[in-house]
Amino acid sequence: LDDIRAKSPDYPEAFKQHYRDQGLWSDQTFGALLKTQAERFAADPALIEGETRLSYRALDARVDRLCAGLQRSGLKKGDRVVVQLGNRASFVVTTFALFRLGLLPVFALPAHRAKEITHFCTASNARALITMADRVSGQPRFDFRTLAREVKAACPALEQVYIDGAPEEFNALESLSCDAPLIEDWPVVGADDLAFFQLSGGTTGLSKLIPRRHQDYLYSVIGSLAPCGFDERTTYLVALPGAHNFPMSSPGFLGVIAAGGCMVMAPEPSPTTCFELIEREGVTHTALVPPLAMLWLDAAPHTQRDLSSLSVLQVGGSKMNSEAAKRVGPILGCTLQQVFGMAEGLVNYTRLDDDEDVILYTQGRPISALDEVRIVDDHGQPVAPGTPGNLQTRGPYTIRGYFDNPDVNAKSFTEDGFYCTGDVVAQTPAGYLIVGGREKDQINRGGEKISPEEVENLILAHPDVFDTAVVAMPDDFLGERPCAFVIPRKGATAPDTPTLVDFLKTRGLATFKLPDQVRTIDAFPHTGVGKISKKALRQALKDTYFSA
Ligand code: J2J
Repeated sequence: LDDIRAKSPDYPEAFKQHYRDQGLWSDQTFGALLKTQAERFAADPALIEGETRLSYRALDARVDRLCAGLQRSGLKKGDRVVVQLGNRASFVVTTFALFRLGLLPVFALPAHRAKEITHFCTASNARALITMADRVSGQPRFDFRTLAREVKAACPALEQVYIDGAPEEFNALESLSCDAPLIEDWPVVGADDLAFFQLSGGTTGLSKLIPRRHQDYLYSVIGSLAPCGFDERTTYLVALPGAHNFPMSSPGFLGVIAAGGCMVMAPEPSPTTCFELIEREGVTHTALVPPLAMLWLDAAPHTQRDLSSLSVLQVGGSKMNSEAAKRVGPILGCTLQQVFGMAEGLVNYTRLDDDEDVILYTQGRPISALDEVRIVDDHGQPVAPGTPGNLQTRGPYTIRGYFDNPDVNAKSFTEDGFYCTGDVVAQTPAGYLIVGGREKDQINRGGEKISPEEVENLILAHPDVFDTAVVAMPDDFLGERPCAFVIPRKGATAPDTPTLVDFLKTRGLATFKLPDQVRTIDAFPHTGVGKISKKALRQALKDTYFSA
């Protein structure tokens, strides 16, 4: 455990003291928070999934039953547990049980496949994997036990696998819960302890692990409540995958618990499923990525469902087009909130009572007055006010480094502890940020982040490929999609799109990372220093896009 802490860069002592003195950080932990709320909101609804309705007390009791089982499983405080579950009660119960015992979840998405899950298990040296039999909803169905088999074979340290649903040769998550009393002399979990690992979108190949502690993450959740209008009357629809930082903490389902509200689990985010849940449960808040918001906007005028309870629609993860933003109020009859956040920390919100121009054209301002924002040019010098530049940030819930990755940390963090976000932004005089683009090599596919380098490395393994570059091509719906430029080997023909996609699928890559298009090219354009010019490739795609 000491080793895990040592590999998770921490805030300098003076900053910790400052955040505590300013009343931002407290001694509270997530496990204790749920206990307090269970006493306070006892019989009030906390979680709804289909026909299952859990009060605060019932949710807390389920968490304790799972804790009792986990305590007897041989896992110890500080052990890493990779969690890949759908939007179900079991996900929330598992999350809080692990938090309560100081077991450290590594939050994977349902979209991740064998390659990614193996990487999370290896990088975190996980002892357990908690996953599901298949998805309750969503097409196509996928058997996660097959994935678990592959991962287990590749990760010798992975001793235990639990399945939500029919376990086959593994253990059933459901039967892990037990009525035995909690073991009293379990090590205490403190606010300064690590709580879990989030995943970075990834720019340099594989996703990096983001260590989060109770005190900083809890502050980001609690500090989000007022800007987002969360209170005990809030009914929040978990429409995006709950393991993502946005629906988890901005304020997300953790914010629901902190506010004493109720969460409704959506098995998938389609308008059909979600509109029905909004009507049935009187949903007041939800969070979407821009392409989903556009689907909802197109479907809403034709629905028979009553959406009038919805008061706030949060949109973030990628930039929302201002034309779509303008339609939210008139069509859905609710307030739009733009959210520009990152699993590494900094989260910006437009405020619910901001002027329309601010809500439509900016991506919000930071949660906290103690969030420090620096906008610099390529030489690290501050740009003139209002000019776009590279966003660097430091603050009470922005990490000081990735887990166990000194090389990347040296590049992604400045000497004085600012995180280099890779985003290009301009700041308005009132402190609002407008996202203008990206300096990092990443593709944002409607909120899903793709590291071109990770995909390129897999494409290079194809026998007919000599070299490749994966770049973003513009797309009306998703904003960006990945396109792979491929130079074939001498005498070979480059694989076409279906061939290459099939090849990548057999490597166990998440579907959202698969290139939508493969283009053959003879040679790459180069920059002055001889590197492949992705800028020129992107421009070529833009030119064909706008001339089409
Ligand atoms: C443009 N780009 C955006 C926005 C994120 C709340 C909301 C989102 C995330 C998230 C999150 C954007 N406009 N409104 O963690 O708590 C891009 C930026 C950013 C990266 C972070 C949250 N909102 N982005 O998206 O870790 O490039 O977090 O650096 O997945 O998404 O991605 P991620």
